Amino acid sequence: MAQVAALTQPDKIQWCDGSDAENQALIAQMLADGTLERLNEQTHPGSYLHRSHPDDVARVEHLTFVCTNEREDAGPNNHWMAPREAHAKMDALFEGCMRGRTMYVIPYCMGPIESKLARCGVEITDSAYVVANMRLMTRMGTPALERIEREGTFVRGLHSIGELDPERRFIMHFPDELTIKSFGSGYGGNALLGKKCHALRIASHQARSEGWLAEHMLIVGIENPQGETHYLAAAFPSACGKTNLAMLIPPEGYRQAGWKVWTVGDDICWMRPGADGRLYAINPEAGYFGVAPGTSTKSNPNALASIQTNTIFTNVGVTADNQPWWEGLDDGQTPVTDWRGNAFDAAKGPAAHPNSRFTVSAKQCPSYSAQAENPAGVPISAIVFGGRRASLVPLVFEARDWTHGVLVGAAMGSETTAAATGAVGVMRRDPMAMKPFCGYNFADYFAHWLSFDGAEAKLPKVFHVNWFRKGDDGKFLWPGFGDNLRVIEWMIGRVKGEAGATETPIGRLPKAGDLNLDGVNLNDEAQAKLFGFDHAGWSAEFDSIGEYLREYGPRMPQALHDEQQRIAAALKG
Ligand code: SAT
Ligand code: MN
Repeated sequence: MAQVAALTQPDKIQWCDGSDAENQALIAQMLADGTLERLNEQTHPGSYLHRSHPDDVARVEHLTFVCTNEREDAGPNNHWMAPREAHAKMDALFEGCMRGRTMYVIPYCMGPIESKLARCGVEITDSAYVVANMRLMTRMGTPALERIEREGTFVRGLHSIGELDPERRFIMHFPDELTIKSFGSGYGGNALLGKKCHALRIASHQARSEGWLAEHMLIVGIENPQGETHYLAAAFPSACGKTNLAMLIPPEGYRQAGWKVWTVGDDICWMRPGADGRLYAINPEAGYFGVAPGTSTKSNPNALASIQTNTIFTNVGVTADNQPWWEGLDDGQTPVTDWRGNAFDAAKGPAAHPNSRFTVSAKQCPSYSAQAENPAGVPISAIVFGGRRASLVPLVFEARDWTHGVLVGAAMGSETTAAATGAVGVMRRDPMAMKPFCGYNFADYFAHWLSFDGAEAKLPKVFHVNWFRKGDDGKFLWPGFGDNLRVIEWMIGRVKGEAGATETPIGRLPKAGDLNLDGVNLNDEAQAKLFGFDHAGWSAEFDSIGEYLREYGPRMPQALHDEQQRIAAALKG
């Protein structure tokens, strides 16, 4: 700490205790210096708008590095720099960067403070906005500091917004040193170091050596009319509907029958085998950093209810009476100001940035699960992988066994979204939705996944879903949102050995009759594409999967090559 202060030379150092008084003082200061604007106090009490620098609106994968001693340990999936060179580069940027600023020291805990699965960190930052967000997203302050003092180990994060110059922006991870250095961005995943930097990149590395998994997954509890709850962990790339699935509202008929959905987490899942051989999961986060556009009373009423009070909105538009506004809100209002703070002009683009966000405490969600605070975590019945695929991939299929499931995750593809800087809508392989977040070589990561299979293990079933299949007219074929519960019901039926399925080379697919489709209108094209399987298309896909696995060279586990070849052969036969 003293070393950091000597390097960065802040005017003031403030230790954050996480109290209300501290938060109020920070908010007052940010209102005064223009970092925050107050929103309509009648409609959105305690809520604020932050406009980021227009060049600083998303994660920057091309400037994000994993700095292991050996390049091979970071893998072809990461940008790499030698630790010594990376430290030198970062320390030069940090030198004197906090002159005239306050340095905030934020002790935080990822996960319930009493949980053995939880891990702590300390983020040092010169951004009050980061402090306010970390307070919502993590268990921050005195209890975390006490745990750190007891345990002695914690992840060290150093962050400065610098000059917000995209040319002087880097996010560096040193997994062997449990250290993160981030410079030049104030935005979400670049700056809230507890989230992607700690809870995924550093934690995935730590999890490998300690025998657990740190995953880019939501956790949701599905309670059936008999009162049984099954927990699912589901991986989707950023901005593919994890928050919506985690907060799903059952369709009318299901609601009446007594189905309930409980939100444990919407983005990150830490899992470890319990004494009974099952995987137990916690959500390391304490809040949601959700995508605003498209959030409405129709798409996600729970999210909308959560963000009526005490919410920080980043890069949304504003209405004449100072309410936050974004495309797809569907509230009958119109924006007058866009996310940059200019008069809204539809010809110049959307009012809200496509990656605009809300930050809110998880406790404000009406479907928040009481089990989310359980230090032991929740037992996982099914793991779900999913991507955004306009063609080929059916609505749902089940992997034959764990090894096949790992291949299904490893082969995941998805079209890119606005959550990261770069072109949108380009199909790329995003294994387990961890492409931007795995802190080590994917080949070793898949081997780690495979290692969970063993005599004592009672592993969850693995499924793949695609809510984004399109018809020839370019429109989505599946209604999605609440109706996704129909697919989940089938998965739980499979877990319990009750639901039907058909064997195909790519896995087990439901026939349309195996799912409850009462009240869903699917035309012949939709039926065929959602529940059918395109032999020639999948054969080409498996050739491409084979090529992808070979890119990792000899470190790729042979079991995945064997599995790919077995399926490729079945598709050709
Ligand atoms: O910017 S974040 O990484 O926090 C959000 C996301 O991309 O999932
Ligand atoms: Mn995410």
